[in-house]
Amino acid sequence: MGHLYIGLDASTQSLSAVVIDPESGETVYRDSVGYDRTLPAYGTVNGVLQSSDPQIAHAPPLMWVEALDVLFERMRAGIDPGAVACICGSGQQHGSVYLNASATEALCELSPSRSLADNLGGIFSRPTSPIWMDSSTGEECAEIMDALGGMRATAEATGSRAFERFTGPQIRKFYKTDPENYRKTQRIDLVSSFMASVIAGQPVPVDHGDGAGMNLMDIRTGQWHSDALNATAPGLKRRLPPLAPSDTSTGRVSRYFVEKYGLNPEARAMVWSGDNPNSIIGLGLVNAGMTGISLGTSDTYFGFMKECRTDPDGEGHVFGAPTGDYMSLIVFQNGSLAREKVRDRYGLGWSGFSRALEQTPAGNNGKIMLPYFSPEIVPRVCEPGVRRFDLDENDVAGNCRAVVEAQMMAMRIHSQWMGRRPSGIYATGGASENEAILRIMADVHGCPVYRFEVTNSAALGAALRAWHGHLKSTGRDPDWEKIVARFAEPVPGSKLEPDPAASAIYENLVEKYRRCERDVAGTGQAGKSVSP
Ligand code: ADP
Ligand code: XUL
Repeated sequence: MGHLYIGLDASTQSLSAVVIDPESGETVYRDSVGYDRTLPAYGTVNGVLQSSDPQIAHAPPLMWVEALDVLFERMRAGIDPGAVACICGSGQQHGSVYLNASATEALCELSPSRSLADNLGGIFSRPTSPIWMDSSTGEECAEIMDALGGMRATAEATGSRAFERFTGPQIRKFYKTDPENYRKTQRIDLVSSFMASVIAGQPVPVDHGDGAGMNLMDIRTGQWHSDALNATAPGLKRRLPPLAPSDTSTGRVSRYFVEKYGLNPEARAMVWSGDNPNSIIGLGLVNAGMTGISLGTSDTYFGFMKECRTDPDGEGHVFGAPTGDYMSLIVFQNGSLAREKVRDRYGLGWSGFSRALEQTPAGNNGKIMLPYFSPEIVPRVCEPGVRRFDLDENDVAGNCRAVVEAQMMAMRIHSQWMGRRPSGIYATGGASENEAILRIMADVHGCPVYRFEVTNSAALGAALRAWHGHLKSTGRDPDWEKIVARFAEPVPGSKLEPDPAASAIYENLVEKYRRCERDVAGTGQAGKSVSP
């Protein structure tokens, strides 16, 4: 057996590990510690503390730390800990951890005779961490964008307009509502840099990938953006960790993990990143133009970019990619749930829905649906409502095709700011097993689509980064394409080529869709809605 590489993923509901052995090309270990069930004393539901205000979503950072002990204790029985060469990780993006003056010493002197929770229980200046599901900072977003010259200027500077869940607006709210504890805060970490600090046994940098999800980093230079810092809270710069490229090693792992869990004392650790940047690696998207589309509860579109471009409409995000390049992330709320609404409205199962797609022509004879079954993020539609153009509500097959074509055309239109059409798409998520949907995807985007089966692409991406980082630290210049090729491959034989005749039809239909969307979405409301 060769060296082992651990990829961790501190996500909303669980802490997971994927361990790879590049020599054999195998994933040798997988495990996941669910917070609610394994650590019930923290009282979380789906990893989140209950709140009477639905806009507030916090989690206890000590719970994530305690989960590390549980995970390593279990992992020691499943792998040879002495063979681990490097550890890297992923954190849920945007969440922030507030540390007091005792944190650095506690991290540097972790005692293996006590638990991590015991070692670190006293280091927080704020016992809970606002996480990405928190949407309580609308006022702070407006204030920050005002100070930075508006939405477009904020996106241009930091990679995204100010979003409620992003770290800067969350820090501003903490400063405004609890100035006393803000004053006592010596360091503000992301979930990723906090967990990486525990593994390293010392404070470590925030990487450029996750740093981009804060509304605080200059997206082009990878430095803290001084106007954004000033717009957020006083004295912020000295409270933030340094920023660093994603392939930065943080040195050897903490002795805590060596003495307690038998890790090799030579084992290295890396800066962590956000789950979306790591997923880019876990999905093997390391070439310009390669795009991932996840058809899950929502649909998400994420593209790998060589050059930094930002969305002037503020709909999409730009993060750093762990390769040192960039990635986009665009979230469409009306994904699987919209497809299910149509399926159920006409009493179909997925096979009936797929048959309807197969029996209808590309372009649907010009019939169009705007599928805002629930409020939409992209384009911004606050009041839900479904609108049909040249489409009869009783046309069963026409409605099935219309919802899928609408979703694919919206992705095409709202990713245009990236400056290039995808050269290939890796499709993931529950609905990617539906070939009829993937055919429409290939035809609308005019490029091949491959199906990708992944379990935890963020943890796998982190493990691949650990391997890459270890090779780099031993003086080699590893090629990302070779790194991902062994572990992040599409399902063999799943390639779907676009049909040129169908693609030509969509060139026109996209323009019609754009006009229909402008009519409705431009107002922020779906207007007269026809209930599904
Ligand atoms: P999540 O965002 O929760 O991770 P998943 O990626 O697991 O979601 O996707 C779940 C969704 O996949 C379900 O909501 C369902 O609508 C959809 N789905 C499952 N099978 C099919 C199918 N054959 N055709 C279309 N959609 C499907
Ligand atoms: C991305 C986002 C989520 C979290 C989930 O902007 O908020 O995808 O990263 O962990």
